[in-house]
Amino acid sequence: MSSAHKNLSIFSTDNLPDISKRRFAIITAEWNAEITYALTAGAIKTLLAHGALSENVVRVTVPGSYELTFAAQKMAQKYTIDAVICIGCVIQGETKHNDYINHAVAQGLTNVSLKYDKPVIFGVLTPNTEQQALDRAGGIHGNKGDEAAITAIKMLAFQPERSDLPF
Ligand code: DLZ
Repeated sequence: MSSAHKNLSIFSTDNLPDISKRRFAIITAEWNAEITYALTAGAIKTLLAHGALSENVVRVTVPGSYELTFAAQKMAQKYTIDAVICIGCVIQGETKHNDYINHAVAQGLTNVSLKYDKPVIFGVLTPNTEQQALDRAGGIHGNKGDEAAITAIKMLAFQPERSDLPF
């Protein structure tokens, strides 16, 4: 999905499915809110631009990225939710706190996705600096929230029995 220009928001949107009846949950961590709210705005805009109805996009917050897993589980277990998009930003600090959070969330979200058999998208930035985060939240590297939304849409269309490579 990323291009040679490192604009992470350039991706193929050919053959996306009809999502007008799909329901999404977006969970946003409040830590580094300037970043995570920009990512969330990008994700919502992209879902709506591709046919999702605003009332079908549930939006909730959690205090920090570490809490994304618990909230994702609560959302994924609801039969009314088709896909969960988790948004966070864990900036490297002076301690290894970021390592523990990042690994726990990545593993936790994977577990939730597999347990509930639904797309659970890891829209968590793990930058070394705040500038790297800004670059990916509507800056020179696009908006990773857009990419998270497109990933959710594409995964809703995933069909194990369909061959979709052009070669
Ligand atoms: C504690 C903490 C730290 C140091 N850094 C971040 C961060 O950069 N991004 C983030 O989303 N959350 C951070 N947190 C908070 C944890 O995710 C979590 O909310 C607390 O450890 C409480 O469980």
